[in-house]
Amino acid sequence: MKKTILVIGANGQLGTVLTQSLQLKYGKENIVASDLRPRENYDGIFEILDATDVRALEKVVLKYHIGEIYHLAAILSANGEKDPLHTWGVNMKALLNVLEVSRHNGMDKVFFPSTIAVFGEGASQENTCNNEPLHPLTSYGISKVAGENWGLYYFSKYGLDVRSLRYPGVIGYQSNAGGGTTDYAVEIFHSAVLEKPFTCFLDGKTTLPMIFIDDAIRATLELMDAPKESIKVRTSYNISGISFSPEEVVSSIRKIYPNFEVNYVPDHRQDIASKWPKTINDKEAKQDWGWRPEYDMEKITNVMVYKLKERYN
Ligand code: AKB
Repeated sequence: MKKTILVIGANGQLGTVLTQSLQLKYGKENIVASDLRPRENYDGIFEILDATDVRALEKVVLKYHIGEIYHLAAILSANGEKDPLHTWGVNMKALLNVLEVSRHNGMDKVFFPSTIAVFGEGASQENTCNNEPLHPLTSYGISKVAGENWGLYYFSKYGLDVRSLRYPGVIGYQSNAGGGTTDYAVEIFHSAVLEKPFTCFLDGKTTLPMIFIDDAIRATLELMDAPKESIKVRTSYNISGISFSPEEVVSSIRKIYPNFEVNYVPDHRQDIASKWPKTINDKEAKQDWGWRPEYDMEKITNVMVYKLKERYN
C-alpha cells in the first residue's frame, strides 16, 4: 500500500541519507522532506517546517495526507549544553507536537531517535544494557529520556505506534555531523583525506560506541518494517555498531595515510563523553527484529576515505 512519509530534520546527518533511502524504497512522490531551511539541489518534495509550531506541522500533515513521520530534528549533546533550558524546550516541544498531531490524525507509525546520551550517572559503561538506569548529565540526554517515556505513554494510552532507536555516534560521508560529542569521528576523516593535521577534542583513549551511516539507516528501516507484535521495547532499543577510541581510528587511518598528524586537546566535550557508555549491549534489538551490524573499523575507514576522496577531488 502507498503511504506518504514526512521526515522532520531532513537536512541533518541522518535525515540527508534517510530521505534518499525512503525515496528509493517508496518513490519520490511519497516522501516529504522538511527542515528549518531549504536544501540546495534537493530532488523531491520539500517543505520549510519548524516542528515547534504545531499549526505549521498539522498543515503539512493534512496537505500531504501523511501516514508516517520520522522526527529527527533535535539539538544535540554538545550544542545543547550552551543553553540547556532552550535545548529542553525545543526538543520536547517538537516531539510533543509530533505525538499530538500524530494521534489526532491517525498516523500509522512514528519514528523518534534516541541516543546513547540517555545513559549517565549509575549506568555500567561496559556492555551497557537496554534497561540500565537512565540518569543523563546533559540537557539533550534528559530530553531524550523524557522523549522515550512519552513514546511509551502514547503507545500505551492511545495505541500510537511509536518506535525508537538509541543511536551511537553516526559516521557518514554524505553530510557533516553538527553539535555532537561524537562529531570528531566524522571530522577526522575529512582532515585525513585533505592531508591536514587534526586536533581532536577528546582524549585519545576515550572509547565510545559508533555506527556507520549505512548500518544506522538499515537499522531504522528494519525497525520500522518489523511487525508491530515483535516490537517489545516501546521506550527505545539499544543498537550497537562498533566501539573505538580516537587512537584506534587514527591507527586505522594511518594504514592509508601513514603521516597523518593528530594532537589531542580535550575540551568540554570530554566531560560529556566520559559519562557515556563505551560498549553497548543490543540483545533486545537482535532478538526482537533481527538487528546485525555490518561495518567494522576497517570497512568504515575504507569507505569514508574512498567517498571523501571522490568528493574533494
Ligand atoms: C551526539 O554526540 O550528541 C550525538 C549522539 C551520540 O546522540 N551524536
